Amino acid sequence: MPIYEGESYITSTSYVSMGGLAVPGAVAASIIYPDRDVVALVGDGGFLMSGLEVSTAVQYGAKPRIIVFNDSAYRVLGVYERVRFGGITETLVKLPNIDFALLAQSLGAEGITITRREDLKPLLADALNSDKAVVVDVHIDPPNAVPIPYQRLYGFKSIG
Ligand SMILES: Cc1ncc(C[n+]2csc(CCOP(=O)(O)OP(=O)(O)O)c2C)c(N)n1
Repeated sequence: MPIYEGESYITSTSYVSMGGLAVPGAVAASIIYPDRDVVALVGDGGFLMSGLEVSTAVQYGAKPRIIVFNDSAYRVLGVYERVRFGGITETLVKLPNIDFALLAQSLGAEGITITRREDLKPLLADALNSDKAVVVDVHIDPPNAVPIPYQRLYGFKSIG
């Protein structure tokens, strides 16, 4: 992913801990820098670890944009399983189907759902233009798609 400006991108390196940075980091950044566009990119598994912190942004009138990559799975764990053991046990990586837009609304934030590729750009523009905290629930199609860094690393695009 190209990054065009210094001090504009933060990620969890080394241990790649889920839940600690994307949502809480975006909530904190949007409170501290109300005039900057703050966007978080997070898997649905990561969101489930700390996504309720969106309510803190609502409480402080902050406007983080949280983009959830929703494949109803801990998909990367399936990638590891396939690499190590040659197959994937779907029940081990499966997450519930959760309506993150509805969840966001229940916290006082805006919720947007994207299920079609052609809606991606216009609805992300809506999210950027929103005047409140917003969670964009982006449904991954196909749901067994391998995240791009892992495609590059292991040479396969889907599992299942
Ligand atoms: C705190 C923490 N627990 C467990 C892991 C191990 N882990 C690495 S990737 C992953 C699944 C991530 O799921 P999701 O956020 O839905 O993204 P996806 O793999 O589907 O793209 C897990 C559990 C981790 N990195 N951090």
